[in-house]
Amino acid sequence: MKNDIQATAADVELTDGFHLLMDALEMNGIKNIYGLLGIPVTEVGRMWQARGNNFYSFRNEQNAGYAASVAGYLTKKPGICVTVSAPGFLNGLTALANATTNCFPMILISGSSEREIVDLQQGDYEEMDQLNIARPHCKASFRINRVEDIGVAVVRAIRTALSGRPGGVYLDIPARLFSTTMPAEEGKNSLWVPVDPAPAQIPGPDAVKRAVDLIKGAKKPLILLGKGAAYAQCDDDIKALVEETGIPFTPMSMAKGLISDTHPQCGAAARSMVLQESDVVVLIGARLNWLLSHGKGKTWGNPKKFIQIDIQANEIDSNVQIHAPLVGDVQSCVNALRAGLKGMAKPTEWMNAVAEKASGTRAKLASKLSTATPVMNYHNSLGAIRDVLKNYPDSILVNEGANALDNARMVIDQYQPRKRVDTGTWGVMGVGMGSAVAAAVESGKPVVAVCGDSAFGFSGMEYETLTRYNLPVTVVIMNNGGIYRGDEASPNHQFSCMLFNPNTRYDLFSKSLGGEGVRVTTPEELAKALEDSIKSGKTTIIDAIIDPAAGVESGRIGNLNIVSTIGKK
Ligand code: FYN
Ligand code: ADP
Ligand code: MG
Repeated sequence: MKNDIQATAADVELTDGFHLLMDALEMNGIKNIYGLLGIPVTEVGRMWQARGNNFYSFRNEQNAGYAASVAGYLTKKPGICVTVSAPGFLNGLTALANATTNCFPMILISGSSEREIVDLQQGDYEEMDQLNIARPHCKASFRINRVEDIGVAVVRAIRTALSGRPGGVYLDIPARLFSTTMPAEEGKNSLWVPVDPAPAQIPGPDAVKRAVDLIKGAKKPLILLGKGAAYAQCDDDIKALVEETGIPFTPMSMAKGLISDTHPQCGAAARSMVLQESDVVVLIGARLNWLLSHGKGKTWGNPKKFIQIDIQANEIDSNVQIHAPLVGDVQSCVNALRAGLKGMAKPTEWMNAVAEKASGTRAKLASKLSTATPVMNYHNSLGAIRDVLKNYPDSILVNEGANALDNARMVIDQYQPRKRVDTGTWGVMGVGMGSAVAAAVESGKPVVAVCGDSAFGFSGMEYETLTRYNLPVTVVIMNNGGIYRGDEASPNHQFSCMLFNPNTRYDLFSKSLGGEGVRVTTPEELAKALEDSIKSGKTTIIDAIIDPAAGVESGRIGNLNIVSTIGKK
């Protein structure tokens, strides 16, 4: 006869860290995890799949993290990335830091070494103080030390990732905790779903009036849409604000399509003009960072009055004076402005001038897009892609590179919100494959990734991740044989540091990894290959040969590449 305690213990149903973590994630609507398994988290993947959920296994944690962050951006639920300790955690941390910079909600969960060994630096397997290393690079960094705290830790991570300015959260789980048990009933009672984790933040009435008065007094107002506005998913309200006021708008790259690029009030093709000539600029979920020349200098021409809608209070005045801050969530702020601006006189003359400029530059560009050249350049190759994608407005465009990025941003119109995912605020290379996995998984729509050959190289092995899950992704590699260009002269002793092997066959690379592959040398071939690939739904690489002399150093941000003046005339 077992003694009473043994009998009681033996009769009580138990749970453990593995189960509590997965119960907590499932309870909070998580179905997809992106990661790379190994010690000590291998079982997380197997058990997660055994529950009928999806674990997308990558070849490097960095791209698993990029996928999780893009999942967060597209769904407004935190993207979940699971990695092993130390080196796996560090690879994932790059993506967590990028998510935080982009304001995308993501949670990185890494197994870690045991505290008693790490804290005495006694040399554990993959020993690293991950909690503290993560802290400066994300919104918050938590460690779970007791199995009964898994529930509160997951809720804290979710609320922190989603509330206010979205971002990345690190959740550190020491290995032994996964198999630590506790009574199942108590465990169940330790889990909950956070109520309203991303609450509306309403702007003050004085702030609204100040902004309304400024806009009403403007002669040449401009609305500038950022990816914060795209993330907010209040597309109709934003479109209504633009159309009710008649104010021209211009989108930052990932806000393209929030209102169609073909909308009559779109000033994207008159960017320099609208930035320089506007007198009042309404920033909606867009920071005045390097992408907007910090709000000063020749990009902005004459003095501006800035109105800024942002959920992060201390973003205001980050670079230049903001004359009418609207601190709150985009939807609440936009609707407060709409109410205040009802019946305002539309800036028709200004809008017509912008429309005239935009249609002129669009026409000028259109002629370049259809000009044949002996070897494809960025214009006629991207023109072919644009013409195909016009017929697939709900496909998602993933875009990375330098010239491949800048020219695609200009040439390929977006018609719907959140259909363009690119290098984001940091300008990160290598985000393409992870972004493509998440875009395909979370949207269920066709994905076209237009990548520079250098950018593709950062995460090329993840192409096998795409084929393994049979994702409907077409990767168009703009193969100009080098970084920026492919015609750099090599010094006598070594192949140029800016060139790639000219015999590289990305189409055969695709076939070797189970995908479809085709090499194209003309816009017509490119258009056909793209159409065929989208229709087939098969994972495909289109190896598009681009003139090695096409493109410029660093695309349109060449001014950021430093050159020595020593010995230069
Ligand atoms: C835009 N333009 C167009 C169109 N759309 N012309 C014709 N038709 C269409 N559809 C014009 C627009 O008016 C600009 O001309 C020009 O094309 C460029 O537009 P863009 O790209 O919106 O503006 P710009 O000046 O390049 O924007 C600056 C920037 C951008 C820093 C925001 O370059 C950017 O997002 N760069 C990201 C770089 C990056 O992250 N690279 C990754 C690392 S690369 P004008 O009005 O005449 O100016 C490592 O080396
Ligand atoms: P872009 O690069 O497209 O200009 P940024 O990433 O620079 O966009 O800016 C996004 C801004 O949007 C960030 O400052 C962030 O705080 C803000 N933001 C994100 N989500 C919301 C939201 N729901 N409401 C208000 N501001 C938001
Ligand atoms: Mg290249």
